[in-house]
Amino acid sequence: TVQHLSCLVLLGTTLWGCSQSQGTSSAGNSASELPIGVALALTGNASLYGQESLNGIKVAETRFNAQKLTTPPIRMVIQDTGSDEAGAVNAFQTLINQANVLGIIGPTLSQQAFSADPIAERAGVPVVAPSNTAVGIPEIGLFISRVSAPVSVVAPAAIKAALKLNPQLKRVAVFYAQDDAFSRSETEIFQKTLKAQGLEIVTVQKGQTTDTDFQSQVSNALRLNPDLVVISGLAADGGNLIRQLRELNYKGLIIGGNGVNTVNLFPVCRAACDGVLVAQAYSPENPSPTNQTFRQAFEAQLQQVPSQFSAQAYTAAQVLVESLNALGKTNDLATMPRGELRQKLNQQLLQGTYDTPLGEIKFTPNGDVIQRQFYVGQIQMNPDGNSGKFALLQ
Ligand code: MET
Repeated sequence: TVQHLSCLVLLGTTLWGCSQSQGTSSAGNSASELPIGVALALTGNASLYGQESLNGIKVAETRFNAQKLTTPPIRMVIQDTGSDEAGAVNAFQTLINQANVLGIIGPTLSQQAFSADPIAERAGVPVVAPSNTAVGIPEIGLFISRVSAPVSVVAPAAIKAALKLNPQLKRVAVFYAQDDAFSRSETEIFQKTLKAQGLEIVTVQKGQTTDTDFQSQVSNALRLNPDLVVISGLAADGGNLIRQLRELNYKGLIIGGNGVNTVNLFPVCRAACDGVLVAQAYSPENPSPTNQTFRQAFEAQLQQVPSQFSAQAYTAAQVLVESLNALGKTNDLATMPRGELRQKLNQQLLQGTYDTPLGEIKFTPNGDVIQRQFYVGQIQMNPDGNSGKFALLQ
């Protein structure tokens, strides 16, 4: 059956009143669009990332359809997962069973992926994660891959950059959100790297992603006179923690992890965000023609500079679309049975090499991204204390 799911496309709409398909489209029943599922945290505390990812998806859909890369054209079917596991599981089930998607881009948090990805794996639906960075994501299954380089590859760069700025660093206070899989994974890598670099971890303080008050953890840590603070959390808790460190007079360097790599942090820690170091898997300054063309298209459509989360989501879409394009050379995508197309799409995407805004990428047989270029940014807040940017460290 041909699908009529335009009611799913718009953010905030519900499924009520949609005419839903029966699941499989079979030969002889030609599809007029190729539906790609997008399951992102568009509400809740992880929406600071999910909204940036959605921007990358919007630009991808516009560009790839204008370039007529697939026949029939792709259609992004967007589902809000909220910021918890249950929401991600629901979104995956809806995308797989009702929207009958070819593949899924999402979910936003690793914490959600560990619950939702097994559903796609069992259904044989390829998942390309745009922002999951915890160790162990591609290992969830054969159909699970990611374009977001893991914490083990990205996080150490920030510590090396801090030591370059101040070779005298010795005493480190580590903070992390203990209710979040990515934060637990990242702090493990940070702590391993700190020790390997000969630094002393004087305390490890724990919080929750839903916390906003860190006075007791900050006081405990500052009594031990750290000269470096390393934080793994999400933007709201991380931003509040950074602000309270400065309010309680901490003057040393701060490293934030993947969770602080968003301009949406700035309204939380405001002037206190200034100087925070963060390792990044994307820079809008990457001079490659592919990135500069992407950046121009992004700025023209959305009037802002693309962030890491936007570039990674765009890249996830690019991987799926270029793989569909390759399959379309020898197959009729409109009539191929959905199960077969999902299987072929997964095989194809793992084989390819992609020239993306993140640089040239490909995948390990397991589905982890192989990427070469990484960056370290340092937050520079403007005198107004509201706006700022990530300045590239050389
Ligand atoms: N990288 C995070 C994760 O894997 C998501 C975005 S930044 C906190 O959960």
